[in-house]
Amino acid sequence: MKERDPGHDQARAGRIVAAHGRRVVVGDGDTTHSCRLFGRRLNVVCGDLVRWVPADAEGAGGIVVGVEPRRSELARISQAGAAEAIVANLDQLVAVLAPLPSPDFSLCDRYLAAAEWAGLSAALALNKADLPEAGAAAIRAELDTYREIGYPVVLTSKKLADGAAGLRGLLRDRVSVLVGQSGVGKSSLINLLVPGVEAEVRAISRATEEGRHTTTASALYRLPGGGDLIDSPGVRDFSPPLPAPRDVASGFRELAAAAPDCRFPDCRHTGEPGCAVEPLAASGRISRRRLASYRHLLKLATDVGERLRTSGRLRPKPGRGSRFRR
Ligand SMILES: Nc1nc2c(ncn2[C@@H]2O[C@H](COP(=O)(O)OP(=O)(O)OP(=O)(O)O)[C@@H](O)[C@H]2O)c(=O)[nH]1
Ligand SMILES: [Mg+2]
Ligand SMILES: [Zn+2]
Repeated sequence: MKERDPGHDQARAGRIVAAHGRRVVVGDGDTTHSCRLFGRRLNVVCGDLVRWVPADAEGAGGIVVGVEPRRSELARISQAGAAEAIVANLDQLVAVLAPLPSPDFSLCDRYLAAAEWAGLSAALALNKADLPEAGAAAIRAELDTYREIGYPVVLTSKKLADGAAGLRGLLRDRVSVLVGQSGVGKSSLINLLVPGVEAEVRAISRATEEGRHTTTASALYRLPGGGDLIDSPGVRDFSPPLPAPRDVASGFRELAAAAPDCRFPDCRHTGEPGCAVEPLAASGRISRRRLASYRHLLKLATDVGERLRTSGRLRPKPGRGSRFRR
């Protein structure tokens, strides 16, 4: 049955600060409103700019009636194999790692590549810097690799005095999302950076997850110094929507920087004659591990390309906002 139109004329502008399926929380200035989505066709994620209509004169609750075009988005491939947005209208992705759970750097590479393809800034935070394992040579060496490529890397901890100082500077006046494995401390960082928010985090948890503390839905918080920070549920794995094979290297800054020196302009850096990447990897100036991450995504993109050519499905176009072309 078609739902009666709630009256788009009185619609106000707002922003999705949390979404649990068809139930969402809309932020409007300093207030938030628990809303549902009008009809079945609307789909929103955290960060979406929307139009909503208050349900009654007191403004308690309401209905979201429309969503504005996104200026950017972070998306993933769902279990069903479709590209789906995770968060919208963001500037920056912060990959959060920790010594425990043991860091998955290839996961980190996939997040960073997704950020590059979506036109987002990206940075890394090694959280739980208070733990002795945070000083392990293997972890420090990987972090140095990311620094050399040009990603800001900060150390954070809720157990050290002002343990979020480095991160705070990176987040100022931008919309950022914290991503990473479950248990690295994303929500703890939110609590550290957004004073008085602890209760709010628990309130969202109670409604959705029956006593578990792990985050189950993204939520957006305003930072006191300016800017917004989005907490996202931890993952075991993350597959970004892939661009065409020739564009995969643009997700890896060091490969994109080397590519102009390759003999062939369409070099895929997989052992072609005159490839500039191979000698850099041999001398250690390009990380073999990062190169393996690239080649893995290149293979997936090539396989997906094959399947799409036969089925005529959608493919993401690289660049800001990763729109889709048919
Ligand atoms: N030692 C130490 N433990 C921390 C730190 N930050 C978080 N933890 C602990 O790590 C565990 C997980 O923290 P969360 O903030 O829930 O992690 P999360 O990344 O939000 O996890 P998900 O919501 O499942 O993705 C908790 O037991 C925290 O107390 C830290 O800086 N140092
Ligand atoms: Mg969490
Ligand atoms: Zn090459």
